[in-house]
Amino acid sequence: MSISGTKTKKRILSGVQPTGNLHMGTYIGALMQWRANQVDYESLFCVVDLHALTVPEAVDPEVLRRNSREISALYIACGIDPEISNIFVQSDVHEHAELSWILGCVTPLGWLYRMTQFKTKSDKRDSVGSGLLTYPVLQAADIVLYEADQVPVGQDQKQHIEIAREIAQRFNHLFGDLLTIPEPMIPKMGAKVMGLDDPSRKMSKSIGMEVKGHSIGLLDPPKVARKAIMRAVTDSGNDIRFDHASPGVLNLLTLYEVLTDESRESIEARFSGKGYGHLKKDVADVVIATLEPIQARFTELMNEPGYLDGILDKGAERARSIAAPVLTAVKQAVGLGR
Ligand code: ATP
Ligand code: LTN
Repeated sequence: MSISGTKTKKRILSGVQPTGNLHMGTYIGALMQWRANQVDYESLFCVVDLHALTVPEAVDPEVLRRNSREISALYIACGIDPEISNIFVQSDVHEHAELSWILGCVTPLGWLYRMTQFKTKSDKRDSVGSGLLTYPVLQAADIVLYEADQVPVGQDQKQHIEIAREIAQRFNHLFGDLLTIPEPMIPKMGAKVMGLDDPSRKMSKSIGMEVKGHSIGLLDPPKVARKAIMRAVTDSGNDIRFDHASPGVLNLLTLYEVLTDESRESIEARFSGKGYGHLKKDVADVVIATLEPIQARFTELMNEPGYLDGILDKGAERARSIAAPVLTAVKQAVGLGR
């Protein structure tokens, strides 16, 4: 049973933090899946700006506001159709923060200390805000507020979807069977695109801002993207096969495979007997061909602020129409409100 009204389709919800420009990993791990599923599922895609506050030292208010707009525009430029999907900014819907408080009260601290992302991001820092620890509670609120059935994310988010399930289950156990338990939706290919400079670590926004040649930003000029790919770390061999590839070569092959949708046999035949230089050049060509239309549409959207505002206003309103009854039901269940 759905609290927010009859669902005609299963629902997906996902989000990205407006902490910088998106990269090829986010595009492949998250946005390509969102785009592919937006017709079959009722879709909600959120720019999670409250999550971006969890590292307050890195927050510049003007930049954060601008990033939220840019990420919304990038969703559309990457093929999220605002006519069929709901695009909105998390802080425009106050129900997220309110539900997060209630869910936080049923979440044992031990579950939060266990999170890999918390361990990594708090490591070697003198002081961290409590928001960094409770980050997954807010994420759980984002998801259950919309009674989402599936959450399309990259591999690194699996643990956060698992804890969202646990939090929802614990709430249901304590207060009645109210919340929908979400499932992670992780792509078979490209769930973890690796850094070009170091194929042992995931391509990431934060590393990309510090290390040149680590990532391919969706707004990188073609020359910059090509240079990063041509310098990608491989190995001293020259055999181009998926089964035998070292992590760096496998990463390049995966980029090629996902972006062209060509079969592995055909890709191996294409590069057989050719060196890594050839593979890199072809990967750069397909990456640039992917980026060009995204960048063109992004520029158009940034020049039409009224259009983007309209989409975000409508998105927030529609999101609220789902979120409000769910929050009311939760408040009722725990004894809040009259
Ligand atoms: P940060 O480094 O600032 O933590 P990030 O680069 O990990 O950021 P997010 O905004 O946290 O990016 O992630 C947005 C979405 O993209 C999530 O669903 C995440 O799983 C996915 N994603 C991020 N990086 C990759 C990657 N390298 N490969 C596949 N999916 C990814
Ligand atoms: N933690 C996620 C961003 C995020 C999210 C969500 C993803 C916040 N709320 C809800 C899916 C569903 C990340 O990518 N870093």
